[in-house]
Amino acid sequence: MTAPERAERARPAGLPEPGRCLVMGVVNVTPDSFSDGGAWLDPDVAMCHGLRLAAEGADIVDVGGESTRPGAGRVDRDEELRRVLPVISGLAAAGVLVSVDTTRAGVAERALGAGARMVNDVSGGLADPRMARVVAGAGVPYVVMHWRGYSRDMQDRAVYGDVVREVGDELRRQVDAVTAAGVDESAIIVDPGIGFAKLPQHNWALLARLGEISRLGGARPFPVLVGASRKSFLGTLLRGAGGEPRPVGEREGATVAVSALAAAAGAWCVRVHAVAANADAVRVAARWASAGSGG
Ligand code: PMM
Repeated sequence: MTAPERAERARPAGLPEPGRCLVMGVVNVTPDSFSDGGAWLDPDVAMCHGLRLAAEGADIVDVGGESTRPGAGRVDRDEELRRVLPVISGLAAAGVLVSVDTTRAGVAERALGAGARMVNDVSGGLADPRMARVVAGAGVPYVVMHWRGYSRDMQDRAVYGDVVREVGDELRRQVDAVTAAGVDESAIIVDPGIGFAKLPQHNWALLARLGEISRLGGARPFPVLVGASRKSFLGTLLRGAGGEPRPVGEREGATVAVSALAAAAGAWCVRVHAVAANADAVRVAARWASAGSGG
């Protein structure tokens, strides 16, 4: 994405505009997420973790109660609510800008009632036909992620000819559907869904061509969110001599590199587990870009 394209990009209302890529810190209130499963299941511990992420520089803290790791099953709605609501209300009361990571309209609705100010829907409106109406009614920013189905068997659907074109076309249809249901286009953030029905080569192609994802074939670029933190394609890239993938806990350097490169390529936000180093990375990218334009 070029600098003029970045400038004409839509800016979702109600979110900070610090003149750099935003940082979204992740709090998974789940027993089974691939990256941090079980670490933040207790609401008080989860809330402390969210406060720490905000103190380390997270502009947004994303709270989710359902794991989306490849192969994961569903949690029921009541359990999802039980996990996320106390954490969201605690963080919101402390002044943290909270997004709720859910595919369920009912959970989004209750989370917004508890103080969340943004909805992050990894199904991009496809899982729950009521989601777009809930988001439209609340008038909050909405992350629409590329999605080909639930986690249990999503990797079976990682079949593409031209991944960037197909993800772009499918995401365009998702965006058109949620705007037809009433969501204001200026509230939409798009996300290529790194790791969701994608093989490593698909993830790399999408990261390398974020500008095309941002445009979605239209005139006005959408803000793009990139969620690559600690994901398995990084473990695959950094395989050891015996071919074993780099363990999840040792993918932080690669995550920070992706954040810097995504920010330099015009990403609007990176979604990460360890905030401090990624917050530094996006500041480096912003300073680099401003020096390049004479600043
Ligand atoms: N990835 C995960 C969960 N939520 N939301 C968005 N918008 N984009 C992502 O790439 C994304 C997401 C899975 O990662 P996690 O289990 O570490 O949270």
